[in-house]
This record gives sequence, C-alpha cells and structure tokens, in this order.
Amino acid sequence: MARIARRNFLAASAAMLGGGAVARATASADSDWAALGEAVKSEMAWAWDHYRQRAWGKDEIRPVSGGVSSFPLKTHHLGLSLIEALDTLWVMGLDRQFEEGVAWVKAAADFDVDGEVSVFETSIRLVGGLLSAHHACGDPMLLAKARDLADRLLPAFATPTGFPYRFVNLRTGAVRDPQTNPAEIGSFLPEWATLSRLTGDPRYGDAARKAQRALFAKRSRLDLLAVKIDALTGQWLDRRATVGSYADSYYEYLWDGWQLLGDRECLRMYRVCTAAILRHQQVRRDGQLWIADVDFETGGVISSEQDELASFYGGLLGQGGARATGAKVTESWAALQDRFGVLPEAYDYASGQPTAVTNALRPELVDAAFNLWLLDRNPRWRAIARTHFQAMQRWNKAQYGYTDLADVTATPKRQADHCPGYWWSEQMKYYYLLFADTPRFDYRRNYLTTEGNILLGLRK
Ligand code: IFL
Repeated sequence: MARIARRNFLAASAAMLGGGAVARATASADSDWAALGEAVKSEMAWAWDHYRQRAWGKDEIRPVSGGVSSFPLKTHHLGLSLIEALDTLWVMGLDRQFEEGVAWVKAAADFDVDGEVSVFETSIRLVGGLLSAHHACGDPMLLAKARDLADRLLPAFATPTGFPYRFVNLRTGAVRDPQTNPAEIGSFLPEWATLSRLTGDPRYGDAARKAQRALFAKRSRLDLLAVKIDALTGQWLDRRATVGSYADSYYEYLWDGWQLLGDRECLRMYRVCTAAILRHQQVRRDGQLWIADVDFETGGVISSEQDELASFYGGLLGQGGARATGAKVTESWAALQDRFGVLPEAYDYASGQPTAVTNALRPELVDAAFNLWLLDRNPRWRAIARTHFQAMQRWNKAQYGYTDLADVTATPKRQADHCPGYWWSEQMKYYYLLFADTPRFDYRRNYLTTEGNILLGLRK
C-alpha cells in the first residue's frame, strides 16, 4: 500500500460535552488522515484510562454515571471490554495499556462460573478477543484461556442437527433454548478453526463447520434462509429472510471461511446464498438500494423495515465481488447517517422514518466502509468513516467514556449510559486502520472477525 503523506497535525479543538473534554481533529474535505488516526488513538487511550480507574476487569463501563454493567453473564463479570480492547490497543501502539490488559487476563480471567452465557456472543467477543490478543503477542496463556472457554461452550453443539443451543452454563455445561437463528448457528468457523489449528484439536473447527453446512442444507427452493429454526428438530419456525440481526454474520462467515481458510465449500455456499439474496431481496426506493426482508419460500417482501445491523452488508457484498451493489447499499446507509447524524437502530424505507430511535453505539457502517476501502482505497469510504467518528465524538462522548444513545432524533441527541464491549474491538479499530496507515497492520493480507478481532495481519 502506498504510504500516505503525513501533513501537519491540525487537530485538537477542545469542547466540553457531558463534563468530558472532547479532542476533535479538524478535517477538511481531503482530510489529514494521519491526524485523524492520532485523534482516534487518543480517544481510545482516554476511554481506557477511565475504564481502568472505574471498571477495571468489569464487563462494561457506564460512561455517564461511572458505574458498571455485566455481559454476557447477568451478575458476574468476565472482563469483556478489557478482552475486546486488546488487539485494538496493540495495533494502535498503546503497548503499556495492552500489556496491563494481558497481565489482568493472565492473573484474573476465570471462566469457571456457575452461570449461563450466550454461546454466540461469548464466542465472537471473548474467544475471538483472546485469540486476537494471542495473535498480537503470542502468549500461550491467552490461547489456553481461549481454549478453556471454548471447551465450556462445546456442549451446546451436541444436538441432532449440529446447531448449537443458544445458551450454556459455563461450569455445568447445562444447555438451554434450541430455538435459534442463522447468526447464532453459523458464526463460529474463523475463531474455532483458528483454535483447532493452534491447539491441534479438530473438535472446534469440526463443530463450527458442521453447523454452518447443516444450516445451508435447510435453504428453501429459492436458496433463502429464514431467521428462526429449531436445533432439535431442524424445523423452521419463521419465514422471514433477512441480512439484518439474527442472520447477518452467517453470510459473513461463509465468505470468511473462504477468505481466512481457503475453504471452497464456504465459497460455494456464500455464492449460492448471495445470488439468491441479490435476486429476491433488492429493493430500490427514492434512489436508494435496500436489502428487504422477504418470505424465504415465495420471495415476497415482508417488511420495509431495515435493521441498522444490515448496514454492514454493503461491505460484505464488495468483498464477495459485487462491488457496485455493495457501494450502492453502503451509500444508502451513508445518506441516512447524513440525515440523522447517527444511525437509528431501525428505519423504514417506505415511510422514510426511523422505527427505533436508539443507537447502541454501533460499528456496522464503518465496518462496511473499511471493507470497501481495503478493496479500492477510494477516499469516499474514509469520508463516511470520518463522519461517523466525528458524530460519535460530538454525541456519544460522556464523562467516563462513549455511550449508547437513547434518542438520535432528539435535539440535542439524548444519551443512555452504556458502552458495549464491541466499541473497544470494532469501530475504534476500523477508524484507526482506515485513517492511520499503521505499519502494525498488513493492509493486503488480513482477516478481521465479525467482532473486529484480527486473526491475521498483525505485523510485529
Ligand atoms: O457484536 C457485534 C458484532 O458486530 C455482530 N453483531 C452486532 C454487534 C455490533 O453491533 O456480529
């Protein structure tokens, strides 16, 4: 990749918001990208300091009140944000912070807890976070922790279909809720195949591959998947095909199985599913392109509501080769970002109105912009990410960190009091990689999971 010339650092107009000082990089049309990268890094270091002082080893900080919340367990903390942050800290060169985080994991992370977790969330966030931290520094104890945790999730896969139960008790292995969905069935392979490669134990990759393939076999005659299915009977429980929540990362991990592992079966499944989605789910409205929810057997449009999570999809389409369509989908979401400042959680393209006015500090649009930029280096994708970053600085920054919004349509936008773990792993990393041109990342050969965890491409 051509190195980007570093121009003067124009940054740092300070403003007060919610009691915290906001370091804002001033960015003109052809931005000073390196300065923006530095601004992202300084926000990360600032947020880490608050997490360290107020929430060290806890799952999530409450950035307005300075309190904490736990996830994925209801009443016990596993260090979620800390683990999610690790490879982001590393790639930013925040080495002291990375090392103190790793030291905490080695000394205190303990998954032997009598409590029930989401198998999917625990895998993408915690197993993935530990594996990417291991990729960064090679510490065998990080791999051992990832393996210990995956071993505690494995009992969930013992079903007649191979689709995992949604919940498992970390200590007892007791399982619950077989009524599941494509995302929670098929979002394991990159992390679990990596675990198998590193440990020599094939059980992880095998379980992930089996679930992904068995779900593909359930597709309708239109090659579409619905959004709810029973892991015990293999019967569909719903008819709605979507690329939004409960399905999104299934499609992502079909592509990723090819990208990371060179798995041709994954590539074939990705192509079949994507051709069907593009054939039946594209809707053009007022110059925009949306991927509508349709009936998986008839292809008839069920709903004009779009889930914010679906805004990742343009990036995936681009990765899979449908670049113009992926760009158009991403531009449709970017136009919404321009209109609302921060994307609402759900939007109806028929009425032109949001249907959920919250925003859970989401990374999906930047994820798409990052993936499209990796393909063509078009500055337009950087500009979309810059708008996202600057809106986040303006609206989501609170006294002790970055928070969800309760209402993106209010003036001023109303803050909630919660910072999700993925904030540390996803958008902060995407912004930085997009803007900073860091030598710590291989911009040509890399792989990031659905949670933004880097399993390939960190450069020592
Ligand atoms: O956990 C995150 C991840 O990107 C995902 N789904 C939603 C989260 C972020 O919005 O797969």
